[in-house]
Amino acid sequence: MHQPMLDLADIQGDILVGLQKYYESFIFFNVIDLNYFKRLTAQRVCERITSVGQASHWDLVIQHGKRSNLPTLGPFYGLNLGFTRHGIDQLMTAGRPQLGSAFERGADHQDTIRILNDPPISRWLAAFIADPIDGVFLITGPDRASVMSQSGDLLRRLGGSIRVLYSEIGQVRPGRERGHEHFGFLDGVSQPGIRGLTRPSKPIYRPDEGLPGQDLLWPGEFVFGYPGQDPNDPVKPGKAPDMAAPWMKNGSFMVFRRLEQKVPEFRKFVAEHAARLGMDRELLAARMVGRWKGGAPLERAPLRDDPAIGADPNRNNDFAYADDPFQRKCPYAAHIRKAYPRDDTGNEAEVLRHRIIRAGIPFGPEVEPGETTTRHSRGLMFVCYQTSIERQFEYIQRRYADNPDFATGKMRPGGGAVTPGYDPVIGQAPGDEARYMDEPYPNYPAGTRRTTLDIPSEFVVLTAAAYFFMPSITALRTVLTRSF
Ligand code: N7H
Repeated sequence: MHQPMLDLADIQGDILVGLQKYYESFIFFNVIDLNYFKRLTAQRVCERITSVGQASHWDLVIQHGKRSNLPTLGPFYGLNLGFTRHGIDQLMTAGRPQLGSAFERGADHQDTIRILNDPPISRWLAAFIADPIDGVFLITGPDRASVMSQSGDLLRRLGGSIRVLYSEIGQVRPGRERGHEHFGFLDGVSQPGIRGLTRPSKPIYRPDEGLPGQDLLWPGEFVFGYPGQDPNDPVKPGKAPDMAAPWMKNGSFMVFRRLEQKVPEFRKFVAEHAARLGMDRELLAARMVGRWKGGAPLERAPLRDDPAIGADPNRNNDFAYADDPFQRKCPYAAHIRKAYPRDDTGNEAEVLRHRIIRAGIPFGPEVEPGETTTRHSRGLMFVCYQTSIERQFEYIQRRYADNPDFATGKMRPGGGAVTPGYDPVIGQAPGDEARYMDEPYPNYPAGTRRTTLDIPSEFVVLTAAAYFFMPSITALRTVLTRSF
């Protein structure tokens, strides 16, 4: 099939391949001197924005270095820039196009908070909500000191044209936990492949997959200006997403959520309930997530961890759910089965319309010895990209994770309907109500023991959120920084 030609030099790098990040500084700002900001951004910042082309080149260099045991040439820095609706209001004159309904509504709007069951903004970080945010800089690099010095350099380049409202540095976890999020699970295992960018590893036998199990999607799901998915066919191209203005081409919407993780509370909960149910605590944690901590999916390792599968990119994502119709291997409510149900609903083409590219990073310190209730704020700076926040991020949160009835129509082996329950990781019930999930105890390979996990409080708590538009580098150089 004809593959799309992506304009890799014009698309910001975090969107499709991710900036190389051991450390990542998030600088949320508002513009205080508009014309000065525009001039300085056009003259001194645009040339430093990292494109997909650069980010994927560095990826190849790093992978090659790892394979041949060579020291990595570097260090690699990344810089990306996005704007909220307030920011776009500032940069463009009145009568600007409306870029997308969820983007224009914003993450802090009461309707967004209501539909996602998010905590009210009175419970978000005070510094994050004190003033409306116009934009965010993402600055990535190999260590904290250099990311801080790059951030300082950027702020000097911008003179006094912006005011930093909130900033925070995310970091990968240390030592053997590198690549794992704070609950201990390997993250970043499954991402959509992108047609025109991700090469099929088995072009003859599996031409519509990148790595085995990684569906190739049409880029319009994540970047404007290209065909998206056909809603009725998982493979064929569909129409390109509507653009309110031509300069949206090569841009993308970014969802940011600062998600605090209550790690000691999560561990204690898992230990107590595993004991109650008479099962291994690692297995219970794996049934909440759908993977073991090392990455092996329950669909391939239902009762015991298999670290070799977790570590093998040819096997760790090569699975489906249709051959597990009674959640014997993986609960319907497990985080990854909710967030990307694959063939679980019987309509793969439709499921592929609700995918996101995730590009987050952990934040906060490691759990201290003796920290039995959370004393330090830690968690995930969750970032994801898409061309429709409503159809992609919000759909996953609202219609899958927060919806106890999803996946619908599931039956018990002997008959009787199943209510799968909430996603135990990110699901949010209305009004802080308790959550539950069905079948924490595995009936594998057979069995009929009926169990429920009642989850009185959340282990993942939203403390800040914002929606951004990440424009193309051309739009940054022209329409968005033109003086009037
Ligand atoms: Fe999730 N976790 O540690 O439990 N996530 N996630 N996520 N997540 C995934 O496959 C986690 C969050 C998705 O393709 C893994 O890369 C945590 C939000 C999607 O099969 C693990 C937090 C949303 C996938 C976690 C968090 C999603 C996914 C397995 C918050 C969207 C891919 C590793 C603190 C609304 C599913 C992997 C697939 C995977 C965890 C947030 C979505 C371990 C701790 C907010 C689509």
